[in-house]
Amino acid sequence: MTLPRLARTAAPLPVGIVHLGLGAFFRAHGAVYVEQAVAASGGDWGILGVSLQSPDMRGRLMPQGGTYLAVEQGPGGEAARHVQIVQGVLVAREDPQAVLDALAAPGTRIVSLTVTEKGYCHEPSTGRLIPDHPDILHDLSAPLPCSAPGFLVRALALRQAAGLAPFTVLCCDNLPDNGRIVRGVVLDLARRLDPGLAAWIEDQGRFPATMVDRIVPATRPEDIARVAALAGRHDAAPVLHEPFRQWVIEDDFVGGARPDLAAAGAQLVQNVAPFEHMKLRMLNGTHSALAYLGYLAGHQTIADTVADPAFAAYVRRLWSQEIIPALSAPPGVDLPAYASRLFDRYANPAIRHRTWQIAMDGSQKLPQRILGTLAANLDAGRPSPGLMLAVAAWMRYVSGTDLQGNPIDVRDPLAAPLRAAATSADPVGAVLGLGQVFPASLAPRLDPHLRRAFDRLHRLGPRKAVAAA
Ligand code: CS2
Repeated sequence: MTLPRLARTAAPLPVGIVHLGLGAFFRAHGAVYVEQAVAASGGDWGILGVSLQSPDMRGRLMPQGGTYLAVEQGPGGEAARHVQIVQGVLVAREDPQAVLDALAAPGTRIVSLTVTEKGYCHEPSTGRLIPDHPDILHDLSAPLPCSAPGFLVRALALRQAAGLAPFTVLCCDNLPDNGRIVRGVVLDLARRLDPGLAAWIEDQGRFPATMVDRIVPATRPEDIARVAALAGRHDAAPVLHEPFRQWVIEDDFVGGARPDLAAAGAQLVQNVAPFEHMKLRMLNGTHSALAYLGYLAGHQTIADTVADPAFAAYVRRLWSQEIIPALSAPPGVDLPAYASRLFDRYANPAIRHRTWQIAMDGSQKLPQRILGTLAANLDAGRPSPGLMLAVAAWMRYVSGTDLQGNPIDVRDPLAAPLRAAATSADPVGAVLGLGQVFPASLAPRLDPHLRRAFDRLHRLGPRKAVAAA
């Protein structure tokens, strides 16, 4: 039986937010908050989505009026919500001018981003713009940009020329102090194009930091079929997510203009840093550790990995002995309780979050997720055998073969140099020499510990090494 296509039932809303990077995460997280904020308090905060590269999302969403189902997957079953806040989708690669026009439109007051860590064209070890990144070289000479920082800068120039206020840049990626990083790359690029523009952005622009959290695994073709049966409508682009969600936002918007996100449950605070550190190190840090070690141990998903008792004990030790001792708790947060909630979220069997998916782009993720904790523990003289093992597992993973010699499909912007280093005669030394990932001051301090961990991983195999770490 052919089911009817999902269709818009709500009236369209004027666009107030342009979102760059219309992937599953934003559609299951930020978009739902904005829709609920508008439902509670009103405002012209429709979202125009932008896919930077591929027309795939537009092709799926626009025949259903930009709407889609967000399916909450709890241990007790699934529940679908029809999200209608996305008003349209542009594809930057096809029509960059249309994206600039949307960004420069007077109604656009916020530009939010989920372009993944690598989308900021910055060096993970320092947070600074990579001036010879191919996309940045392109954006410095061509009038129509292709990178996210390039779109922000060119659009801000148009707004300055038109006498408009800048938009607020709301970064929703898992970067440390993400507002400061995106502000840094935007100002750096702007200075290279027009110092007057840079001074204006520095003075009038706002780049609030945020901490975003919701586990959203990639949607598979079989999920599309299951959701259709659940909803009685065919949705070509459903998103699946866990029940939990959190959004902590620094309350610093141009002219104070923003949806009433507090009405939707977001926390508007003065200082996001402690929340962000907690989340990046406790959630994303252990996610990456479980992803590399779990993958090498043959586990498909995070839930499968923590169902293995050796890994369950390992992740609990990571929190209690290596990560929490190096953190300051955000106001009102009990870190051991946060850890135990995280364990329950990981164990949710309804969420099929693949270790392979989380293992992607490790060069962009490890600095803020794991290396900061390792540096703090080295300073304090506190051992970190579990996190050292996780980094050693990543070094093996990026070699392109597992411990049985099976090939691994490694996705990472630095895949080629990582593979060359990890398959050299001295893998640990060579990978540690990659300055984009490891700060020069940290690499020699990690060296002896990582060599021991790497050796143990290869001698004992992943499960026994995890049990011994
Ligand atoms: C994950 C994150 O894919 C990954 O690297 O660690 O996407 C994680 O699921 C989210 O940050 C949870 O909020």
